[in-house]
Amino acid sequence: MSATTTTKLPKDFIWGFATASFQIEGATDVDGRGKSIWDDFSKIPGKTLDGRDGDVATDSYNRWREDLDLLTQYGVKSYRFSLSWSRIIPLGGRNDPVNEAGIKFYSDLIDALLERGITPFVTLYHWDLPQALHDRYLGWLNKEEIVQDYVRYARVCFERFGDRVKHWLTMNEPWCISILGYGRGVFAPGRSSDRLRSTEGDSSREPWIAGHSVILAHAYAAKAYREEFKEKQGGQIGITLNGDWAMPYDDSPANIEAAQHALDVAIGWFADPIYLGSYPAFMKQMLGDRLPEFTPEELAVVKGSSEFYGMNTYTTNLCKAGGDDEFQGHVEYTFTRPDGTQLGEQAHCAWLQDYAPGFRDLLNYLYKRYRKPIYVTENGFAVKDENTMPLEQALKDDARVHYYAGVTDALLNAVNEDGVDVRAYFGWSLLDNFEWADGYVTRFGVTYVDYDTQKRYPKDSGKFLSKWFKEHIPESETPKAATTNVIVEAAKPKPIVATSVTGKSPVVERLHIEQVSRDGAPKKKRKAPFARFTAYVSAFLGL
Ligand code: PNW
Repeated sequence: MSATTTTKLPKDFIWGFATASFQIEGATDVDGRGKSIWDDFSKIPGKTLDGRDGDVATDSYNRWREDLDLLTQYGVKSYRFSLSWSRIIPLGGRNDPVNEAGIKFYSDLIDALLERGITPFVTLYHWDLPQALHDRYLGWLNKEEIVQDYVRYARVCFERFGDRVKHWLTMNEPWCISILGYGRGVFAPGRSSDRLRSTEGDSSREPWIAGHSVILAHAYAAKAYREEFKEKQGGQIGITLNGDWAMPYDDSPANIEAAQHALDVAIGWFADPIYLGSYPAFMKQMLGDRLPEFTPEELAVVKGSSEFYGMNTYTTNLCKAGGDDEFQGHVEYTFTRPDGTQLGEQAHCAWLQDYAPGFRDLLNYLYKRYRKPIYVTENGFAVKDENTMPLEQALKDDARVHYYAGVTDALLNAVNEDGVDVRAYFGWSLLDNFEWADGYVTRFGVTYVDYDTQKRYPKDSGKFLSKWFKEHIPESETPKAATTNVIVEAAKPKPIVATSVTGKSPVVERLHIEQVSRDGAPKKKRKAPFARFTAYVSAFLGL
């Protein structure tokens, strides 16, 4: 194999940008849409940092054609977006009517994407539960009701869009749904034991119940798809999980164990039952009878219910054993190394620093443990203070370019050096948008949105990714629409300097072994030292 091919991604590699309905659509009370749990929650004083809500967001319900123009300019192959359940079924339930105007909105969007040669990658649930289902029976806390209602909603989507949509994600980030919505109470519906935050909720029990329902709803919807639709529609279905890399703070056995516990709760809680067939032993030990159990029939539906691993990741946490936070597995997170240095550049939000080696380690860990093709469905960075910068300065988003330069390099190495089967990469996000409890203060977009005018301006990071993927996916597969109008003038990344690590993470070994080709047959290890050298030089020069 020649050097040029090994430094590239497979020709059918999918790349693009991601968004979510409530974060971009606005237009919350038009065309028959029912309320979601975020509608009123975001209006309660104190729930969002800037006190702003999702009523307008990036106005994408009205400006979606302009958004698709942007996607075309960036030359993406795919667009990941989510459907608003309460636009499609305003009251949400299995006996409630379907709203044809909601169906038409998404149907037109899907058609327009396909006309442009862009593959729709559709999330069914990105946190905007119909408010009526929360009012009726407390949403995810009521397994019997929510699973049936969600499966009916999913079925409507498969029936109405499945002729054109071939990539389905059932749920976005169950950990966030459960912990942030029912434990910490910072996301809708905002339930928590903290009575200063919420009058209702039990943070010791509800998150684990909600998570259990999310797993089952995902699994029964995937079963319906595979039994009733997959054969004639020919698509794929899976779940997408959040999870950041966990690195031991130092070499002490307690901290090495802590890093695994952090992964068990952040990722294994969902991935272990879905891919391996049981909750992690550590979670059973930590929670005892507060962790719900699957019946044997349920488990048979859950195990093997996701056809790929959907990975959302943003950062790496240094892990120290201790503390009483069950949501992190009794582990304390820090970005400060024992020598006092920072792991990487700090983002606008406290929980995120730029550390690309962790991205490669996480890919290796997930592939080794779960043995599924990986779709990176979200990854991105929020530049510190971007919200207060003048436009010209915000567009020169060097810190975000550095983040994406590091991550794309790590991606290439994971694929070509380590043999991890990664099939897709989506940057978060196409646009600055409603960043949940952060309101509009934290900007994750590769495109700047001026919220006064709703004008969109590509940032350097968007141009960087556009150029990088154009160069790293063999030409023949680039869709026509994407080749004609690509933004070519890309920003040059700063050189990627390897940050010193406090010792190799013991919970991951890079694969370097047992490489398996896409059809499952063992293949020879691809190793091209020259390719690695040229890739490094290219990255260094920003080519
Ligand atoms: C993800 N954390 O959320 C979501 O899927 C997106 O909707 C969101 O805009 C994006 O990441 C950026 O935040 C997360 O606290 C929210 O670790 C919070 C965390 C992680 C992911």
